[in-house]
Amino acid sequence: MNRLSLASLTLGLSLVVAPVDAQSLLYRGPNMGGTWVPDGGVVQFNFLHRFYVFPGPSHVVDNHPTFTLAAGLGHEIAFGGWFATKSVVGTGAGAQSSNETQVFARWRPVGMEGKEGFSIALTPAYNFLAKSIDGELGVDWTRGALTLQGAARGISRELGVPGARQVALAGGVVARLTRYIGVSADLGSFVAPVDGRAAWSVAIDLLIPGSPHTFSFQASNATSATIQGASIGYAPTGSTRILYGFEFTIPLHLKRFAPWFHKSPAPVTLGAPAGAAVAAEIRMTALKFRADTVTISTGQAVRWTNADPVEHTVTFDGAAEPGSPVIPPNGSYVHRFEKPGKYPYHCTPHPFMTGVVVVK
Ligand SMILES: [Cu+2]
Repeated sequence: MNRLSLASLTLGLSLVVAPVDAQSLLYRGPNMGGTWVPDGGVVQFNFLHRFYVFPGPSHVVDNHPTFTLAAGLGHEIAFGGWFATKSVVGTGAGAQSSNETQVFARWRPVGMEGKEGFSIALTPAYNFLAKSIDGELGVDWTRGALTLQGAARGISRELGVPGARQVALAGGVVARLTRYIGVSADLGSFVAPVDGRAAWSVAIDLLIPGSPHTFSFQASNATSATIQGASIGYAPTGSTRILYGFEFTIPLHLKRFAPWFHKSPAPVTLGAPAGAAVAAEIRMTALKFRADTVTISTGQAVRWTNADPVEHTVTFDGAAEPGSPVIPPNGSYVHRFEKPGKYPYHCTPHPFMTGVVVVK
């Protein structure tokens, strides 16, 4: 494992991480499998919901959800599955069900989500409803605000057309307008032979600030996000249906749940210079320093106590003072200030956690 992936793994195990450490809709079109792989110890849960509203007078809403669950094993490998409860498969001849389940493995030998340049992922899969061995080769190319995506898909038995082998191609583009907002579009189709309508989608993609979650509003004509579902538009004879919907991405960092299985760790005291008079107490809870600014006198000390289930640091901006080591859950850190001044600081794993010590 190289240094970069080790660093991203370490970050990935903390509660909240930089957006690119989580599967992000700002790097993937709605119908593109993409090249994302969850970090080791992270379970990715994505909820895609699309619906079609029949014309009046009934305005019946036809719902098409797809759930994605995938676990990162480290070494750029993941296992996962898609479950679509109302797939277009169900409309095919002889279909017994519309519940489409596909299990997949993914290996990303090249690149990383959000990294400049090429990322490549191989996704072998099995579709239980179509009884089909499917596979996808996905390639992403990222430069600045732009990601271009391509996918080649192989299918041993086409949905609803048992026995028919298929090849599908898909391409997509994502443009990130800001760090938090992107737009994306993609197009995919069976090509050998051409069967059904091409699947298309467009979306507005949002990163929810201060969280690892992304959300998209989308329009598409595809009903599921499986390899086959993303390759064919849902179009009963004589209709051109547009489905609207959203996707929400949720990385579950397993370390977050450690408190369920362990007693509270023993308190640890770090720093603690001899004879320091602690003039201010700052608790770290819910990823916040619970006092934004504290004022003390020269020679006095501040004590930070970590009441969160994850590690934090007290790191002074511009290294104005030596910062703390990693403060474990239930740990505390004492630092004495010898010079007057204003000392802004943050937490290294969670840079959005900030505070200021004013020394008079
Ligand atoms: Cu922190």
